[in-house]
Amino acid sequence: MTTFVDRVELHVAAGNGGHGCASVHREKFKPLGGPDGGNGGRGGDVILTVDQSVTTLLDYHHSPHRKATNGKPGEGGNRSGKDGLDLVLPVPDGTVVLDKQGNVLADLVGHGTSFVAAQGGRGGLGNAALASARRKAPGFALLGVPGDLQDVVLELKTVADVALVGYPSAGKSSLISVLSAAKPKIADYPFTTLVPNLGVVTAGSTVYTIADVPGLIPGASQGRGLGLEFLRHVERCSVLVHVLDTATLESDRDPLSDLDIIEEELRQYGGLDDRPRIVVLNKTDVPDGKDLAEMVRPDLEARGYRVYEVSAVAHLGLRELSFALGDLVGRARAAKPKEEATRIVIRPRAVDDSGFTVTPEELDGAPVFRVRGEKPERWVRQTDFSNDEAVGYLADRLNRLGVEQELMKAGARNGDAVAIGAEDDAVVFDWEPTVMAGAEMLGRRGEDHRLEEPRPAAQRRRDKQAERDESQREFDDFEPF
Ligand SMILES: Nc1nc2c(ncn2[C@@H]2O[C@H](COP(=O)(O)OP(=O)(O)OP(=O)(O)O)[C@@H](O)[C@H]2O)c(=O)[nH]1
Ligand SMILES: [Mg+2]
Repeated sequence: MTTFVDRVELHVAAGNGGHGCASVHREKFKPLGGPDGGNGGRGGDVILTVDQSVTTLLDYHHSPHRKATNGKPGEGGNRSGKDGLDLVLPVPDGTVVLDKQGNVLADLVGHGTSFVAAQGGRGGLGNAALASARRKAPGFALLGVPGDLQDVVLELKTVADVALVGYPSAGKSSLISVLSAAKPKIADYPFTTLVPNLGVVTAGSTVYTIADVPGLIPGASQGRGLGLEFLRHVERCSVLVHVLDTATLESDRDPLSDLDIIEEELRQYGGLDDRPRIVVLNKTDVPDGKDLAEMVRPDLEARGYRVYEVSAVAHLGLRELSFALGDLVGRARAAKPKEEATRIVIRPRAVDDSGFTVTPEELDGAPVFRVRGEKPERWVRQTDFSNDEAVGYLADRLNRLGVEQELMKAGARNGDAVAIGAEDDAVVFDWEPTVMAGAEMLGRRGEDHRLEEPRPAAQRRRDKQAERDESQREFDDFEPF
C-alpha cells in the first residue's frame, strides 16, 4: 500500500550570502591601484511551489531537511560572487503552510502559486563597493548574511469541488470509479479507503473534481474508526454529497438515521454548515434497496434535500447525478470572487526595518542594554570582528542610526555591556561611547593619504560636496541587492 502523507514538519535553510572581498588592485609601478574586491553573491531562497503533478507530501516526510545553496564570495578584480540557486520544492495543490504555533502562513492553491519559506542572506559588499570619497581604500569587506532557517508545517487539504461523505461501504469509492476515470480500491469490508481518492468528472461543459474521505461512523469525532481527521480534505469543497446505503445488512441502520449520524459528526467537526448538500441513495440495483429508497425519499425531500437514486454497480442514475453536481459546482464557482491569476508569489510579510529598540535587561545576573532591530542585527552579522576597520564601520553605522544616542538616553555608561540581537545569537560588547561617538573625529577610516593628490580649489569644493552627499548615502544602508 502506498503511504499517504498529508502533514509533515519541514526544516528549511536558505543559502548564506557570500562574503564580500577586500582586495587592492595591483599593477606594475602602481602598487596601490584602488580597491577592487567584488561583492558576495546572494544566498538562494527556499520556495514552495504548487505542482499539480505532485499529490502527496511523502517526499518531505522522508527527507524533511532542505537547504538552498550559498552565494559565492566576491573576488579581487571586481569579480562578484555567484548568487546561490533557489531551491524550489514542489508541493500538491491545496497545501497549507503553517508555523509551529499553528498560524497559517500561506494557503497554496493553483498551479504555480509559490511561497518563499526562507529567504537567502544578502551577499556582503566588497571593498570596491564600500569605497567612497570619504573612504577611498577600505581595508575590509562586509560578511555575507546567513540565510533564514525556518521550521514550517505543511498540511494537505485536497482541492476538490465535490466531497462524498458517508458510512464505510456505502459505495463512495465505487461512485468515484464510475463518475470519473479514477480507479480507487473498492471492497466489501469497512474502511477500504484509508486516504482520500480524487477523480475528475466531465458533465457537459463543466469539469469538476470529486473526492471521497474514509468512511465515518458514530463517534468519529471522538476518534472512532479513522476519526474526523480526514474531513480536513473536504473543507475546500463547494458541495457535500451524502452517500447513503439502501442495502445495508446491519439491522440497526437505515438511510435516515445514517444521515443524522453523519450530519452530527460533520457538525462536531465544524465549518461545513454553509456547504450545499445533496443526498445519494446508492445500491438501488438491489430490490430491497430500491424499495427502501422510495420509502425514505419523501422524508428526505421534506427535510429540503435533493435526492438522487443511483446504483454505482448497475450504472443507474449516474448521468443525472453528475449533471446535477456540475450545476451546483458551476453556481458555487460563479458566486466565488474571481480567482486571481496563478503564479502568485507569497513572501513573508515585510518587516518594518527602520526602527530599533534599546532595553535595559539582565544577562547572567549582570545588567545589559539590549539593542533589537532589523538593521543593527543584520549589520552585526555583516561585520568581521577580527578587522578593526570593519568594527569601526559598524560603529559608524550604529551611531548614524542613532543607537549611541538611545543607549545614552537609556542610561548606558562607559563599560556597560551592550548586546545586539536576540537572546541566543546576540553579539555582546563593552560600550565605549567616546570611541563610538568620536569615531568620525578620530580620523576617517579608509583614507589612505598615499592616494591623495594635490587638488585645485574648485575641485576641492566639489569633492567636499560629493563627500557630504556620500556620507548621507552610505549610511542609508547602501546595499545594491
Ligand atoms: N449492489 C451494489 N453494491 C455496491 C454498489 N456500490 C458499491 N457497492 C459495493 O459496496 C461495497 C463497498 O463499496 P466501496 O465503494 O468500497 O464503499 P466505500 O463507501 O468507499 O467504503 P469505505 O472506503 O470502506 O468507506 C463493495 O463491495 C461494492 O462493490 C451498488 O450500487 N450496488
Ligand atoms: Mg472507499
